Amino acid sequence: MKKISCWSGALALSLGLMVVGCSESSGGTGGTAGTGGTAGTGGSAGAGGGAGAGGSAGEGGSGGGIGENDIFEVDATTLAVMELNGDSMDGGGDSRNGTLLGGDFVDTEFGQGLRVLGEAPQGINWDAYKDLITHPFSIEMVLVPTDTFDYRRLFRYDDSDEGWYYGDYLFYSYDNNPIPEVGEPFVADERHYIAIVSRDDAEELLIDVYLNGVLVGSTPAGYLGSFTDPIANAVFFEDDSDEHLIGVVDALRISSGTRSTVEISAVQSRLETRPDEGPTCDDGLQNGDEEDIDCGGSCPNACI
Ligand SMILES: [Ca+2]
Ligand SMILES: [Ca+2]
Ligand SMILES: [Ca+2]
Repeated sequence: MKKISCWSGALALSLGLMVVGCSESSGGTGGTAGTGGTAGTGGSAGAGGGAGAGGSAGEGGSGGGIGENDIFEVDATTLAVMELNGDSMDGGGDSRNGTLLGGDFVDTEFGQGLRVLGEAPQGINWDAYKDLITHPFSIEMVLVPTDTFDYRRLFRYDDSDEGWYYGDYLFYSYDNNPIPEVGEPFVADERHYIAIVSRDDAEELLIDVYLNGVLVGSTPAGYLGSFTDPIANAVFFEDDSDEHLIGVVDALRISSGTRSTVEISAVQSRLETRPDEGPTCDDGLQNGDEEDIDCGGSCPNACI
């Protein structure tokens, strides 16, 4: 289901710009730009000086070329970037692709995102590279959830209940106390940029959790106590039972090393150039006052 709405003009504009962006960013695979512009991030290999991959020289110095519809840059600490613009391929140049468990792709402010409706199988399996997720690590995701009150799974590192969730409008590294202690900032039907950054405080491994560029709190990394041992799974957006995420995930970046507040702020700034338009009657989600997906409530279409 495609989102067709007021920003289509902007899309047309961005498509126009995309051509420029992709020709500037390295993209040996630039020919795929039409499907969502992931090509730009493909240029990390170009760090070695472009390697004849095309016109990357312009901004290829850091290997950080970014496509028009890409949210995340690629750099030396990037393990994988999935912009989810029509597929779950790794745009980071190392082909650490996610395996799509289920869901479909819908248009977003940044290309496309993976829509998951709370029914397994859904989400992304990254088990093949799970051993790369050891301290220090950073996991970042940009998504619009339609429910953050019930437990909704963000990440599962083994075949059990322990892991990262939304719940009570908070972030849970279950079964630890949720964060933050004050407020309920994880509001449904809004775009969230969540950055989860591991931190060793000498007693136990913590994760700092940022929402939309702001640190909301710290919590133990998980029931396992640490990520220094290989984890059993690396599955995103699917629960072991029925607490599956509902929403659209626009992009996912997995990195070794600790993303700095400066880096996190830079991502947030990029996101703010294209504000989330909120619930619409053609976004493929039941949100706002809708009675089912894109019908009822204040939508023109009655639910069948
Ligand atoms: Ca669960
Ligand atoms: Ca995307
Ligand atoms: Ca809707």
